[in-house]
Amino acid sequence: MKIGSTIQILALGMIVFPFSIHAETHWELQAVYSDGTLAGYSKYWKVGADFGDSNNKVVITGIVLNNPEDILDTQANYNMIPGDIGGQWQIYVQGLDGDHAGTAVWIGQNYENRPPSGGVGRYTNEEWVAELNRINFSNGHQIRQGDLVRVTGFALQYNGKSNINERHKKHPDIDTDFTVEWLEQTPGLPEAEVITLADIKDSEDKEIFDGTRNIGCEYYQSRLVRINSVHIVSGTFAPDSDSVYIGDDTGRTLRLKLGLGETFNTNNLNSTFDVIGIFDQEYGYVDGYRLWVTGYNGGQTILGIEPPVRGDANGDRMVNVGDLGILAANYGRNLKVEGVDSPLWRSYGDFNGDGVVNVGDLGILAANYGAESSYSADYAKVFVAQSESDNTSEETTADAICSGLGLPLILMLGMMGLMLMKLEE
Ligand SMILES: [Ca+2]
Ligand SMILES: [Ca+2]
Ligand SMILES: [Ca+2]
Ligand SMILES: [Ca+2]
Repeated sequence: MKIGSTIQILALGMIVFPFSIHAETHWELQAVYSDGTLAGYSKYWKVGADFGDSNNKVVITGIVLNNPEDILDTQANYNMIPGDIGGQWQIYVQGLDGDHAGTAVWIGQNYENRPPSGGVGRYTNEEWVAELNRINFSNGHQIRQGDLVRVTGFALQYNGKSNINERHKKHPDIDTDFTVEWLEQTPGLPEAEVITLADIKDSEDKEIFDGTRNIGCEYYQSRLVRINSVHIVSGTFAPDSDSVYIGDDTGRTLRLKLGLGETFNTNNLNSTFDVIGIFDQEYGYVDGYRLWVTGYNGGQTILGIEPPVRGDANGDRMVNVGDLGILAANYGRNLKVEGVDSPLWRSYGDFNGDGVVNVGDLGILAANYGAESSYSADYAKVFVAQSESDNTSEETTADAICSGLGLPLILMLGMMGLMLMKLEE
């Protein structure tokens, strides 16, 4: 059993960090001194390092938390107005599992638009559109929230965050580009970590700052969080607004930054609601935190985008026989090879976002199966029916053996499935 457990752990490790090239963790990239600063002062040596040497680029892996156009106006807008950045593009990438941090990746169009530089380093509108095409697409796939990606680029500190960017320069002769590579997996948005305002604010409503980043605001920076049972204290609810403050019944508050979607035009929220967003630091080194709400469906109870329920194929936020039926009907399909758009993979029963519907997804479904019915009984119904109509499939036969067995074995088989896939690669 000991060997078995070790293999399972190794298998999980391979899934979580599927590529073995050297990469920074978000955790080390975001390290700060006790005053909240990082670079120029080299808390992590690559932050602010010489951009003439491409070896100084960092490499991070994680899940994309937002679609760029949902939070910043990406439209080309070449101009010389001081301070007008023109088109902007940004994604937040959250670290996987134990890498409890996240990193923003940013680019703007009108670099160096202030006199006297005369606009050297700006993108023309044509160049900007071309640049967006370069970073929005990876192997023909459009980068979307919920994608697993690898980002390679130079890091620079900005108000207590280490951002990946071009060092705010479009150099004709130096490679300051960053790249966003889709790792051919679309696991979907991670579960938002539920926090309370007391986790990030003290009793006097002052930000809790810990330079070791183990508690308080730093611990959640650039990650997806959920704060339940809040109300609006003040501010104007509108697209792109950064004036709304939420509060709880202890007097603690938090500033919101609202996304650009038109649904932010109307506030249908109940007096008390839950909010989901990216916990961001924008206005200071030990304070200036806010919650960036990237989307809103116009509902009454939740402000923000709810991550998908693991194991839910039909999108009703329940995991039951309906989802099992969908998974069974698509069992064995390689959606990636078939050319199915990756955001749709979940609706075919691919819950780990690798593009294949197999025993790994069955394990996820089993682990999240709703309490209102019996997984084993439903499984027997759905999969026995399936295997009778398709009794030549070796995999289906193997799975049929699982029916009637307990959840732990199903899960173990799920993990073995994942491990075998890795060995085949
Ligand atoms: Ca910080
Ligand atoms: Ca560039
Ligand atoms: Ca469902
Ligand atoms: Ca899968």
